[in-house]
Amino acid sequence: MKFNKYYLFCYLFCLPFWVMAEDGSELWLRYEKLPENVASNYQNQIETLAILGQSQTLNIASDELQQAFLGLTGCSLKTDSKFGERSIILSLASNKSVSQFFTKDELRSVGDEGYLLRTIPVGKGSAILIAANTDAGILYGTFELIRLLQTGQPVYALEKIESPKYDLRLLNHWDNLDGTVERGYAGHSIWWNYPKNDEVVLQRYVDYARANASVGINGTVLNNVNASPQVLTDEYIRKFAKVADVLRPYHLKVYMSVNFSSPVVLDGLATADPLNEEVIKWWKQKADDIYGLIPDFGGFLVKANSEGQPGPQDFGRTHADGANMLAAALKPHGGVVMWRAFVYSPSDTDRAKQAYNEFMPFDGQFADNVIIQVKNGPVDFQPREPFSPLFGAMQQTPAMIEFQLTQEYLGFSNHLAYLAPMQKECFESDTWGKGKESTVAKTTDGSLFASEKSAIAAVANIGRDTNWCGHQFAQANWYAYGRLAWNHELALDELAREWVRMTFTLKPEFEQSVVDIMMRSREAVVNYMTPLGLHHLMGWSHHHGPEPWCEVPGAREDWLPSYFHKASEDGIGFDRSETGSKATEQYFSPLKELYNNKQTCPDELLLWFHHLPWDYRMKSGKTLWEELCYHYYAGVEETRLFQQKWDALDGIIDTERFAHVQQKLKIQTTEAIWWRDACLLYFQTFSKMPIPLELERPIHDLDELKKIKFDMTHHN
Ligand code: BDP
Repeated sequence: MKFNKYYLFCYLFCLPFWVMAEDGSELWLRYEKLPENVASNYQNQIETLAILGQSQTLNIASDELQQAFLGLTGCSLKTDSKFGERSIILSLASNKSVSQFFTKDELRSVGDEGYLLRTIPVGKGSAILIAANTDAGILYGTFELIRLLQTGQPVYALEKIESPKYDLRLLNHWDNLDGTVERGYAGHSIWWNYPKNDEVVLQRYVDYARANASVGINGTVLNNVNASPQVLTDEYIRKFAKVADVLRPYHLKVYMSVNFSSPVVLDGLATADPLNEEVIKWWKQKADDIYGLIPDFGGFLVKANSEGQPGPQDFGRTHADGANMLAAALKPHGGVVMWRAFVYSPSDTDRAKQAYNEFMPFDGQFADNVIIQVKNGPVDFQPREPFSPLFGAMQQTPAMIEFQLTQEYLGFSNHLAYLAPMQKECFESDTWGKGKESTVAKTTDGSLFASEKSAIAAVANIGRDTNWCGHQFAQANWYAYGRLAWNHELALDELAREWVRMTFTLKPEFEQSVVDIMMRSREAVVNYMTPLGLHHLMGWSHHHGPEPWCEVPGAREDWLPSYFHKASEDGIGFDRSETGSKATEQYFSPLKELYNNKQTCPDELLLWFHHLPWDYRMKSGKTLWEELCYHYYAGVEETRLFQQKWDALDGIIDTERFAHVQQKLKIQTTEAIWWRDACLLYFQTFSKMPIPLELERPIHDLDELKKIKFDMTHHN
């Protein structure tokens, strides 16, 4: 490059702006300077950082705190190995110089990963103590303190005793070894086939680990549940080990999805039968090999006998036979098997019943290091489903919830959909498994049914995109999931508020509007896609746009093309009540009766459980058809409101992220209208009823809509 005046100008004047460009890559760990009064308040209270102990994790905690304090207040913390007034103290609880500040009971209550965050008297003043039984606890406590500083909270009288609700808090990456991501909408995989140089990749992994540690996620599955057997070759085990080395100091373990036929595919064994001696030996050896390189390896995630994946049933064996064989291989090393209950064949009479039917007979027959991983709903990550009836019913085998963060059925990374309300809805659903108050949360977090380890997982929405998740607001789903996995009782709007403050700004006018958008967003999606309990109205292969007319491959012939919504001239909805598929029987009383009866079934699940005539009188007094129209129109109105609210915030935050979100909201409204028109115009061919006069007319034509061919190439 020739060095001329032009480049000198760029260097001197433009570089600072390039450096400051907000591209979303820093997630919620931005540490931007706080308003002067808040910053000076913190400076008056905090001066030094005392680190009592030494470890890589403690260094990470201390570096992060220093970086945060400097960014937020403009002032650096002095470090010391002793503490005094105005110190932040990071200490293992075993250190004698802090032991007077808490009781043995308190220590016991925080366990292996929790922490005490407490203002303690020192000299004539005070200090902030973060103490824990482990380095991991200190790291989590440090991030909690950073969060308080970032969100402008008072820190002069701190008193928090925290421990996580779930033991294992995982992300599942559906990443293929060729670098593509199944149902990924934020670019290719950060784990596989990443051509950037080692330093860039390493930094990405460090930032990934920091982000996860900051919200309490402690495990990650690096490859797709539709697993390639290749992950178990020496080459890939070494690759897993390399990643594990980077993530370890952040208290983040790696896990692997495995393919049940691996012994056959990789080493030519005659069978993968889980009761065959050679097969058992093969898996034991594999487990030993893995633990030889990754001593803290978390375990296996398995999708078996589902959507064409191999499994024990191929050999006349059961899920329990398969899971227990793998569990025995991992047991000596302390690993777990997460065996998925997502089993599905569209030829079944009612797909919603299948997981329960296949798994309940084996409740109590699984080894103690097996956890059954159950999707939140009985079918498949729809914008709204009832909770899976396996929760509360499986009482002798630990069940864990699997959520989906990647928005496979909620508009990909084009739609703003804050998913924490959907997760909360699931956590708080009462299963009645042990009488009233047997919520899904309690049946999975170990408080109602004893389990060696409780666990929770979510399918990640992370890729190589600079902003990690494709949509700036999709980051909130990663954030909130981690926080809820730590404590499912956290309030949703609080979570949204803290994320907004950390990610954007502390300005109240921004926060209010944006939290409001977030809190309404999931319901908006439900309304313009699948209101009143409808589901699977999307195009079958890509899962993006509306195609209620599309045929489900392999479905029973008499149901084509309306396998799920069953729209016809006599009405709409899937009868899962006692007059239909009897899926309601899989729920405990009084829920079973509540769902069975169309009068008591909640409106939001009505068409999940009932097939009703178009002129059915709803609780609102409207006919079912009118109600459906209102929901679709309300959904679109919400997206327009989101646009207006966002536009009104122009100038408050950086132009880059403002414009990014503005553009996405525009797409969301366009696509919401597409959904509304496609679904209503199609259903109208059966209902033969008019769209109520006061609603605007559809702007599309059904034949035109049917011709839209969705192009997936823009989305991965
Ligand atoms: C479905 C996805 C499919 C996944 C499957 C699963 O469309 O790509 O493989 O779930 O969870 O929703 O295994």
